[in-house]
Amino acid sequence: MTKPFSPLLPMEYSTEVAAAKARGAPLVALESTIITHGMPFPGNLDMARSVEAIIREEGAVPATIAVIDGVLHIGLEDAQLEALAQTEGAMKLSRADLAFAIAERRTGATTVAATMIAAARAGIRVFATGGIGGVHRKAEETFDISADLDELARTGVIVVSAGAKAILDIPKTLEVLETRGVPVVTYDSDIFPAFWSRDSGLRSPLMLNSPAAIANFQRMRDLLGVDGGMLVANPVPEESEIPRDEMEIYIARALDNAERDEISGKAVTPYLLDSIFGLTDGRSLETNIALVENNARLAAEIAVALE
Ligand code: PSU
Ligand code: MN
Repeated sequence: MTKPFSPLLPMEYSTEVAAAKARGAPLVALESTIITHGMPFPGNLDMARSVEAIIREEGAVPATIAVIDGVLHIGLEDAQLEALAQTEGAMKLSRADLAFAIAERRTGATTVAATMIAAARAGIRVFATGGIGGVHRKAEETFDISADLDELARTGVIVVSAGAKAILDIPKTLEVLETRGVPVVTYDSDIFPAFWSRDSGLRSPLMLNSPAAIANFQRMRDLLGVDGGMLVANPVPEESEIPRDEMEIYIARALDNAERDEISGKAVTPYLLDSIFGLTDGRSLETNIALVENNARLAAEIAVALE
């Protein structure tokens, strides 16, 4: 007998996720880059806990995903969540380096792309985040296009987001999604949202009004044998939105700062988010938290409807 070359993947379920899997309960994956690179402590920890609570309230089970000392965790115990929220220097992991962090026993947070890979591996079909990465403004010069878009094209997970972050080039982001065959469904609106704002100025390719309809659409994709993911865009609640015209002023300044500071690669998105938090005196952070909570609720409803 030859021994298998590779040992088993170091992957661990939290107690709650393991129990949910055993009884076949609906699960919702959550990313961790938003915790380590997307928001400052302690607001990031409060946000992470509150989105988990919202998912439970809706009758599903949250699975926050991260790599801790080389182990891919599907669901974090509260103490792990608390520690991760304060970890300085955690890696920001995508498709390119998720396995690297595991192999090298590092600690890292998963972006949308890496969370999709881990969720699919763990049999989780629905995932809630804030906003996906996309085609950056001036991508024709920088070639900066998030690996999130490619992942949506290839990995069969429903990603619930508040649209694409307005720091991006949203028309180009939608073009790439269309080219790659990713359905973009806006929830209860025919206008594609822009993260902090409900209106990106663009029509949504598709629109559905209920979690049941979204689940049914996914069932038809499965029956047709169409693989890959789906993007569900969920507009930020009206009372928490920052209008587009106002956001544009902050975004322009944040982009100028990034150019001045010669920010590139993985650092771009965290830099811009942080810069905008400063420019809005924390108001954009409140909006960011509200939209993630809103997405967690819808994701849980979809996961329940898929059962
Ligand atoms: N949504 C948020 N905050 C974030 C992100 C999303 O509300 O910080 C993260 C996600 O992890 C997403 C990443 O995958 O930003 C995109 O990074 P990039 O543009 O480098 O691909
Ligand atoms: Mn990038």
